Amino acid sequence: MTASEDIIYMRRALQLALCGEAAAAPNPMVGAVIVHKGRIIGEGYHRRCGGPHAEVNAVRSVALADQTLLGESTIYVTLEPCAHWGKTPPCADLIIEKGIPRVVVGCKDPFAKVDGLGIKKLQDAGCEVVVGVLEEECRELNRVFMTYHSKHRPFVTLKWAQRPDGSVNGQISTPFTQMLVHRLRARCGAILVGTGTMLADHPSLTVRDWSLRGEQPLRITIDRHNRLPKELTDGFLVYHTETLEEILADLYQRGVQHLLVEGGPTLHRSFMEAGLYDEVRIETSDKRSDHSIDGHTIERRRIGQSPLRALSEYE
Ligand code: AOF
Ligand code: ZN
Repeated sequence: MTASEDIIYMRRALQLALCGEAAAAPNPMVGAVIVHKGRIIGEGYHRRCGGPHAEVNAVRSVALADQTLLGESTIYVTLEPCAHWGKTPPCADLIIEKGIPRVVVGCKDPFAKVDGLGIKKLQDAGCEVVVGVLEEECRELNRVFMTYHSKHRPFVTLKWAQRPDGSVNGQISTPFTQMLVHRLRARCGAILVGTGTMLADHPSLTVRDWSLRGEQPLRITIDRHNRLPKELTDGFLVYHTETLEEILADLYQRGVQHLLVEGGPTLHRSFMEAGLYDEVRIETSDKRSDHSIDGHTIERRRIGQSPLRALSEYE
């Protein structure tokens, strides 16, 4: 098996992983492909949290006539096979039991119960394990899950709307960009706004213009000096603390993987100054075309180890 073949099959595994986008969370999206001498004999992905893992679905998909080939095959998995008993049995055990001799892994799983133990289990059983094929893409696919488990805090997205001159006051969103914001909200476990935004906008912070799979995101605000009247914070989690680290640590304990910070500028600035953010989304409006969607974009900027990137996003 050449390195370029490994890349081709890992790319296929990545495509499959993405099929789990709708229901895998809070689990990661994972894809698996089983290859025998240049022929794919099995494929699978993790469809939904609580259900079988990608490797299990891939093994189950192998035709009866091909099952004897497993002992001469390679399995490609976008994430390290798990080593623990969770809602399902360990995938590393399944691979060993089926006698698959070669395992190609996209990236390691930072989840504490796995974290290298899946790879070790496979190696101890005599499997050849290759780690890191298309690693960056595999990590990027589950960037929220990866950040939550490796940094022990939620993945933080800062989001605001502004005009081309940088001003942020008044109505900037259009029905179209509002829909994109609600889609973003639907994907986050919690939404945070500062005291000033609560007083000025009385935001409801609910998902209305996009369909919601589970519960509404947790609504959070910070009220350091007890300025918020009770009726405004009904249904909100209110923090009175000074430090963002404390808030993020608490949200980690609550299992919030993705925090959306909707503003205002003071709150965004404090996240930026503390370096506690992973992504910035800026909704920009070109007032010259105020009733069409032309000129409205939501930019996504990744801030991580890779260089800053900006791209318009409608996906
Ligand atoms: C894999 N293959 O397809 C996925 C993995 O509660 P469970 O049993 O579903 O386990 C969830 C954990 O398993 C999750 O946090 C992550 O570490 C790993 N996900 N592992 O081998 C998969 N989805
Ligand atoms: Zn597993």
